[in-house]
Formats: sequence, C-alpha cells, structure tokens
Amino acid sequence: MKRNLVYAVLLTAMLTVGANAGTISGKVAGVAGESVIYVDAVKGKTFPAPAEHPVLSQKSLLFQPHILVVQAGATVDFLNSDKVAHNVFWPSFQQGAKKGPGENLGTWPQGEKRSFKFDQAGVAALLCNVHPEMSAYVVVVPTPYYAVTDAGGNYKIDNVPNGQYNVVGWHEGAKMQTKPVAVSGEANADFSLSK
Ligand SMILES: [Cu+2]
Repeated sequence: MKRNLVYAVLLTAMLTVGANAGTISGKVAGVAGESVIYVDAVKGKTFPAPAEHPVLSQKSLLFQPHILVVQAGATVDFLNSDKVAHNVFWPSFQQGAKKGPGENLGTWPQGEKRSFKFDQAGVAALLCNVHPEMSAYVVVVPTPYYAVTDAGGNYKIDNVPNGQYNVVGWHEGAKMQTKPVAVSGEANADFSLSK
C-alpha cells in the first residue's frame, strides 16, 4: 500500500515535469540554407555559460561550419586545420539594430587555435584577411532554446518551459524577424524571411 503511494507520487511528479515544457516548431520560407531560430529571453531566468568549447575550424580554405550557433558566455576555439596560415576577424558585432565593435584574433599556422569568449548575444560575421572568399557566422543566442533549420527549412526546439516568448528567426542574407509564441505543449511558429 505504502509502495503504491510512492509510485503514485512519482508518476504524478513525472507527468507534471513533462506537462511544464513543450516544443516550438515550424518552417522557414523565403530563404535557402540554414536559418537559426531561438527564444529571445525567458523571464526571470539567466543561463550559465556552457563549459564546452565549440570548435570552428579553418579547413580546406573554408570556415567549418559556415554557421556556428553558441549560447552567450560560450568560448569558441578557432582551429587552423590547413597547411596554410589563416586569420580570423570580424569587422563588427551585430546586436539587433546595434553594431558593436569587432575583433581581430590574428593569424596562426596549422594545428594552432585561438579562443574567444562571446559574452553577449549577437552575430559575428567572420572573415579571413588571407583568403577573402572565406566567410562564416557565429550566432550567439541568449538562451539554450534554439535550433538550426534542416534542408527543408524545418526546425524544432525541444524542452521549452511553458510560457510566452519572443522567438527570433535569423538568416545570413535576410532581415531578422521576431514572433510572439505561447508555449503550452506543442507550439508552432513559421517564418517568412526576406532581405
Ligand atoms: Cu584563410
């Protein structure tokens, strides 16, 4: 009898946890290639900086990946995997409509890396001053609730606490778009992005 009661309490607790979070999914139209969709803020919550260092390589004369999404506070390792020297710089750091100063991390040879901590949300458009055709983006998002679209433009963000949010759609060639989304179970937000 006592044991059944414990099970009942546990089951209720598990169901309650599940019911307090949902998903945001949808489709991004109007653009080709990856878009980044993220929850802009969660009221009353701050998120600790992730401990792991995502890697953005310079490999085969490309930045890989082309779009790296990290949470604010993350340190990114820029690793040169080519036989030639590469440079990494970004002329500015875009935060919404505001343009902050950029950075130049310098130029370094094969096998070496430089690290940079992205404290604030925003977008760094990376360039290499040795190879003008190289370009990439570090998209620094303010919450752990983000996703990158698949080849069909679809995305899904899991485990979003129930609540009311602004969800942002970003694409390298388009204007950012923000949509209000209410999460209570499964929520949908489609975007149509353009220049
Ligand atoms: Cu280069």
